[in-house]
Amino acid sequence: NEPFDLRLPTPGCYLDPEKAGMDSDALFKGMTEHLFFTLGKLATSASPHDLYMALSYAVKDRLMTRYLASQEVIRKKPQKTVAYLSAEFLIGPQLSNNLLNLGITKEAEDALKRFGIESLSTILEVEEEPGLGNGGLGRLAACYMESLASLQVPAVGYGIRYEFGIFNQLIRDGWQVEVTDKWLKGGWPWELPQPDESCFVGFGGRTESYRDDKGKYRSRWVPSEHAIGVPHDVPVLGYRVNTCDRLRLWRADATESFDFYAFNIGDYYGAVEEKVASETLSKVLYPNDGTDEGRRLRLKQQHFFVSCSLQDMLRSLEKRSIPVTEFANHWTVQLNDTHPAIAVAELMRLLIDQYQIGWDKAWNITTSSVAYTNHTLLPEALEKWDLSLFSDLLPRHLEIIYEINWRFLQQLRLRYPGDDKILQKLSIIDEEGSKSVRMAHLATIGAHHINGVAALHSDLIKRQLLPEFAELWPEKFTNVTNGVTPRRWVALANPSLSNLLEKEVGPDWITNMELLKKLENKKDDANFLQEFEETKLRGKRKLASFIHTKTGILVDPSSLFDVQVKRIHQYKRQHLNALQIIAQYLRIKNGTSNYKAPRTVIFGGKAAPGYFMAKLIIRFINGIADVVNSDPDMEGLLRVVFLPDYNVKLGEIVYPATDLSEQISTAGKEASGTGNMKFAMNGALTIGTLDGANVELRDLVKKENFFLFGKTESEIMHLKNNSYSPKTFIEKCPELQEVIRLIEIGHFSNGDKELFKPLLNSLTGNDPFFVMADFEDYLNKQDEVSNFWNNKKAWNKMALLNTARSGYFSSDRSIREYCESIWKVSPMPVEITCDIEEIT
Ligand code: GLG
Repeated sequence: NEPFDLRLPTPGCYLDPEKAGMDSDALFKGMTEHLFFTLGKLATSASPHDLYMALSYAVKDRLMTRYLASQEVIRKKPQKTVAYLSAEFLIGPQLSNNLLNLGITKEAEDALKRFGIESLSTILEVEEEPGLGNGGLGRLAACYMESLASLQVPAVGYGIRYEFGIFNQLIRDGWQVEVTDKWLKGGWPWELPQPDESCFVGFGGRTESYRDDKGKYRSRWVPSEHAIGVPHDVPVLGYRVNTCDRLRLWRADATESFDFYAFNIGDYYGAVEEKVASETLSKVLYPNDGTDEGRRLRLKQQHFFVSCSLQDMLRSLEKRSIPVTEFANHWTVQLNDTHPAIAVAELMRLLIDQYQIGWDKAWNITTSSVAYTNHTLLPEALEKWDLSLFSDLLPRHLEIIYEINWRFLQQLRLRYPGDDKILQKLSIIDEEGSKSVRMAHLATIGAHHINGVAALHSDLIKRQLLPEFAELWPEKFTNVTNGVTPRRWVALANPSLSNLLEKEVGPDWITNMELLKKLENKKDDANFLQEFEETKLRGKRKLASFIHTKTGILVDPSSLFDVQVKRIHQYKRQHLNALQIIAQYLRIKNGTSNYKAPRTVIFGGKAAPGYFMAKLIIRFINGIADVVNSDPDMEGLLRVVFLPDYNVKLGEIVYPATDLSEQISTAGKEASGTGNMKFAMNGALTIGTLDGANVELRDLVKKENFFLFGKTESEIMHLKNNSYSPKTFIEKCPELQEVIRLIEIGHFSNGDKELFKPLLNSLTGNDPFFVMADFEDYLNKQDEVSNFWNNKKAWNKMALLNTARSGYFSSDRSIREYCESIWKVSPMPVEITCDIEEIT
């Protein structure tokens, strides 16, 4: 492994930070130059945004040595690389993270001081975050990229550079209002466009057969439309290592910017039509609401980024003179949910049509390189495409899918002779109603491994989602429990806790979270617990001031901060939480409360624009907040806050400030959850159901440090199969009846009795997410929480044990598991020579 030669022009080398441009003088100089030459500004008139841009460019410069060295290593010594295919990467702000991973935060602070900026945070606040994801799935992809680099594993994340990411959320009169996310408007300094490496992608048209040179009949695709994918690369640096991987996001461009023929005959608008259509491809991220609108564009987006990415991988082999038949030894392709599942057919097409490889060989290459992660059991998220739409857009892929399916069904016929039912059930083509292509089946058949994202979820995949597939190929099915990166979610988000951890267990916990177990020794140390509580208080003061600025609501940092932040969805049951608040409100009003634990209940999260019930839940929470926060009887006892526009940046403020984490989904519905992990690491206690990764969290922190309530997955199934009636639960619980009555009379809607009717009707009608069934247990558990809160020492001890025992949820652990059991890749350290004498 030859070291990368630093004699190339470069300002950055970690081995010798002072001499290699990592000191504050060099950063200052870099910033000044970027202000002047890149931004056309004088230091004297630079705005905070200018300084943010200048510092970011200077920091990006310092990533380049590692970035190029990491690519050189692969070029010189071919090694299997991970290709993580994901329609979403919710990477969050980049500056703070890169400073941390380079180890130059202090130097940047010093450089900023010379521009008169006293605190780095004023500059960090300016950064726009790219909202290229909806929620957990996209954020997971970002954590995984960071861990891959930190573990020195060669990897490329492939996705789409949406011009507009997830919408920004405003709250107007209690309702969610969506505003376009113009994250690129001020320029985004972290990307490197690489137009020379663009790819060509086809759509539509027809297939035709022809005879090749050997006289063999072959099929080929004659698309009717094309788009160009232009890669925009974002460097992903590992923590204090030289490995700097790459996130390659494709932007769609028109093939011909102009139809000159149409233009010449005077049709100016017609001339730009195709350009506009192709460029719409990467315009906007789809909010995950499962509505039918724009499905065609969504399928186009998927094929667009998948095709570009596979072409890019194949081309990289050619560039290194590696035969494409070696594909599976050089690339391991992970499908992040079914969104990129078209990869199975596209890789087959490229191998067969473009590289003239025979079917069996191509199938072998495909199935040895592709693996699939399932992220949800919810039927609306398991993608299916109408056959007519599919054959219209991707006729050649459909032919290939038919062939894959035919061969698969032949196998099934041998195994289950005469059993047509099972054939129908497992077929890639759903023959019921208007026929469709089931992407989860395509992914399952084409992948060598299928994994769920938490133990319970992986088990349910085998038992409920794909039982026949699991029986057919038990060896393919596995679990990798999700994780989150401790760099962003503890070190960056919670500096005061990080300092305490470093003081106690040393600095290595950042890359070895298991070291936090040592904190268990401190669980009865009153002084230490006091210090631990102090870090929490600091976080709460920061959040309190944020809440005040954003909403005008004053909250008391010494009250119990009870937080539920995540996408708004019925299965996540924000309305269960809301109903519980009303019960507490009633108790205080009626003087029956033993409420000695003042609480601030905080919500945050976006609802999909087309999801009426979720939007009504937001309105409901805000209705309750209005009543509670303006009632003098609630003063000092209860506050309710809905934080608008929850995103990664806001998450960094919320997690360190939370005492109680709400993880209250209907058992069996939340595949894993990752917020639950971020909260626990930051010393919050969880109130939760036995769902997703909560199950493992509770096992790890031990049951006495977790507030468990609610029906289990099998109890829920039992209710469901025995004509569940929410009425029976309502009848048994007078408090719940009171709560419902208060909503009915319009107490939280200014007397409007209609507003929340759809919500009430759903809860008292068929209650699809078993809110009524779990209400009483939840309310009782909340009482227990309040009692514990009053014993601060016991609370702090439990909180500390949550931090100490949640090291398992580091994404480093998850990535190690993927590397060992699915991808079969090993780390590849990147060496950089740093003979400064020689350079100067
Ligand atoms: C999904 C699930 C979450 C899961 C996440 C990452 O709903 O439970 O934690 O993926 O695996 N669509 C999602 O966000």
